[in-house]
Amino acid sequence: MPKGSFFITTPIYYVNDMPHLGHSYTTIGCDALARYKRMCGYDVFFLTGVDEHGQKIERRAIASGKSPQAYVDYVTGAFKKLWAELDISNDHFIRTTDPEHVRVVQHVFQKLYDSGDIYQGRYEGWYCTPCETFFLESQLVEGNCPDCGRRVEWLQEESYFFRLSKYQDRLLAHIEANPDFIQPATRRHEMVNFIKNGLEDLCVSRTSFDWGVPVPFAPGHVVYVWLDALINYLTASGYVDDPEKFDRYWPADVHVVGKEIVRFHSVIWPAVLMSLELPLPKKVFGHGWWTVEGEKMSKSVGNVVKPEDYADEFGVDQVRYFVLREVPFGQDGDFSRASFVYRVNADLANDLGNLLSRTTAMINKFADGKVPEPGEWDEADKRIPEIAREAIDSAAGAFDNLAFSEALEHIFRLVDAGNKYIDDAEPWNLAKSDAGRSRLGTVLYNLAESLRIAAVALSPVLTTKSAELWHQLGIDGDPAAAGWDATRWGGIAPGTRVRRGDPLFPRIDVEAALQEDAQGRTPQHSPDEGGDREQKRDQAEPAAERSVPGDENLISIEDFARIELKVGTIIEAERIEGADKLLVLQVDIGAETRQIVAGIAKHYSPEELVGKQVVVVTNLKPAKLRGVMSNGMLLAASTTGDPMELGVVTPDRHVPAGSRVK
Ligand code: ME8
Repeated sequence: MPKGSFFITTPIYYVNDMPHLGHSYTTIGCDALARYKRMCGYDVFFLTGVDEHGQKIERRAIASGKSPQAYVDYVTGAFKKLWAELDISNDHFIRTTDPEHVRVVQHVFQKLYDSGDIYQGRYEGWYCTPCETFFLESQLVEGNCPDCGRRVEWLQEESYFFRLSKYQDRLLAHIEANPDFIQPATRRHEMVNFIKNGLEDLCVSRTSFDWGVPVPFAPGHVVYVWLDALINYLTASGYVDDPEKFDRYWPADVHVVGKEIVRFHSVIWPAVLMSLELPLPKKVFGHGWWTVEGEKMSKSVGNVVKPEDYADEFGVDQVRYFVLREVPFGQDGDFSRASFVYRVNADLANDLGNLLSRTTAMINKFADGKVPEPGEWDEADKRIPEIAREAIDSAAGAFDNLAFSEALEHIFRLVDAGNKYIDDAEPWNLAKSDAGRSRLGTVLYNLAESLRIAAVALSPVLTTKSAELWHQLGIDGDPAAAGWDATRWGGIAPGTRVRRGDPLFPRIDVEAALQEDAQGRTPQHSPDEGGDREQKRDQAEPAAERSVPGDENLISIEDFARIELKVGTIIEAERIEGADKLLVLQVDIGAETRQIVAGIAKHYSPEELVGKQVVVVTNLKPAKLRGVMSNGMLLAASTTGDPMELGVVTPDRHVPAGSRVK
């Protein structure tokens, strides 16, 4: 009998770019909570999805030469693929282009209009398209967006407005009466200050582009992308279309979001819900942000972490564990390959993996491979079930509070206690005497039982390895399916035959893993070397004209085929500060967008490159130029004279991005 419902949501992510560590972090956190709640007997509805409308996405689609729908289909596919790979157990995946969502948005807009909370006006002010956010002059920082620091645009549009100001006092009263509504507390304080500074009515329609939900009664207007996006939570829980489902799941138990969008979820969203006379979500949790090796993750720095690369190299559970263990959920954290490798080795390979292999090895050696019947108990033995109980209860409390790092820390107390227990009890000495052998049964039983319990409690995070752990202990079934009650002491039956297997978490060879990073992934070029890779190659490699027919320098057609050349379309081009020869380009090569640094800034302006088709060497090792990652190379023809003449190679007629050049 389910305990009740539990509705948990991630933000719906913009599809202007491929998913990365940041999106995965939120989604893995929600997944762990959803799995934990299911184990506790809740009827869980775990929702994620994508935000597919808006000017930013429309511009991106145009630049990549695709229709907006084709473009969003493509990136949405990448999100779905990554969630499958990371073992995300969402119950639904919503897209804002879903027809039922469009209907709900129009219904809500009409309802707000009919009630008088949406009115017609004219917007004149600033807009940040990357953030899809309106700003007052006084909010700008040195004339730029206060959130992302980028350029804002001046808008003058006929628009519809939502009476946000009307809800200021009710919002403050709600936040004060419900201290859990905005978590962690620091975010709550920020929001209270923000609201106390005064709320302005919010512009909720746009006329200068049309990739959005049409306002039902006003041709030429599309619904502001943030209003459209927030309504996803209502659509997915059945508002309008499925009253029974809506009754079952609404209000959401928790909206988990990054700290930068707490404002939309805890100010605008509740005000809209108040206007619709719907109950408010119980909690908005704003987690912290990841940087990478101390820097903001960004395509132009070239430090975007793709979790699938780490999952392929080290394992999915290792990625899930690392992101949730390394940093307390509400705080900012820094990702580095080194910290990943160290944490996986220390916690998973050394502590947990070793405890399992030591335990099964000793059960094989001293108990014929079967979990023994407990015998005599001394004080240290009696402590183990107590430690297990304390660890599990504390972990449960931490999971309930979205304190994933703390939950894992508690469970690992039990693992650490197990390893220490072996060192103190010295089972190999107990095996030497009759008196010792009675206690040996207890020690081995307690170890196997501690591991069984740890696997159940870890299963919301280690979705595959916890089952493998059970298998090696000789237990059939799945620890997640066994439910949280299976963390009670005494579940493993004496006589269970253990099955020793491969190490649960192979130890990562630190030197090799970090070496590869330094050499293969991000080769470091010194700043003066980095200026112009094309020129550098000219000097370093024998020029083609030096070879003569019959010369051993001639290459075969197979040699040539090793160089992968593809047509790409330049969708963004920017200068690099402090490097007057370099431009950083985003090039659509069909299956993906590549960042390429090219030494052509003296010959082309960024503006004239956008939309141009070029030929790209796509299987070149990535390199860093002036600190910016370059993943590929453009072909260009140049003279050696001074001034040098240069022209990028471009196909004679338009061909689809990704076409092979041979
Ligand atoms: O804001 N560290 O979408 P978005 C941690 N469509 N989390 C990160 C992160 C980082 N460096 N980068 C991204 C939007 N995130 C809107 C949401 S909801 C109705 C509409 C995560 O693609 C984090 O959850 O910009 C953040 O809030 C979200 O991705 C932003 O995703």
